Amino acid sequence: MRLFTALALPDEIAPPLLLMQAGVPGARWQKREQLHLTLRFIGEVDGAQATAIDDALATIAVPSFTLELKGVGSFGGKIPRDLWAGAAPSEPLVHLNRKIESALQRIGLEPEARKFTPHVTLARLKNSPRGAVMDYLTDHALYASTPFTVTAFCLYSSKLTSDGSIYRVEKEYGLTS
Ligand code: 3AM
Repeated sequence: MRLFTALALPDEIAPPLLLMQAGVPGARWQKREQLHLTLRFIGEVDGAQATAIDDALATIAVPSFTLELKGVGSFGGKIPRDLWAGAAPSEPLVHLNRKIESALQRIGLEPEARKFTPHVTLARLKNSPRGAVMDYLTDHALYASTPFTVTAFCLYSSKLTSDGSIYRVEKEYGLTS
């Protein structure tokens, strides 16, 4: 199975994001149940590895913290691949991500080479005109969520289908209070 760790979004955070999902041709907007903030992508693993990963993640003890989503962005430069909402700079979020990274490295996973850029993907793009993407980023530049408390992180599975990815929360790990 294909796994990744992420934060699920609380119910009050989703509606404003869903209202922002319009105005870009070629955008495949993510549905409510697909919205998450990826912490650490893991990739394809077998059952024994999944168990080891679950055990390793369960040892993580970090305090819960407050997070705010802020601003919008797109990866891919000249050929934009996606649209996302960003996160306001958060030391506790980076700390949680580091803890996950070291727990996974301890059980033998290769280090994550990509820089951690916390974001909530709003749309995947296909042949979207760059101008429309630029306009979108300008129009939503001032987006900010209400602050919310992160009380857990999750291990998700991802199934790739022709209709997009199906993400499922396999496990939830509570943060300390
Ligand atoms: O939806 P977001 O952007 O949070 O882009 C993939 C998605 O992130 C990312 O993992 C999340 C769940 O699929 N992803 C896919 N392949 C990846 C890889 N090889 C990856 N992230 C890092 N390395």
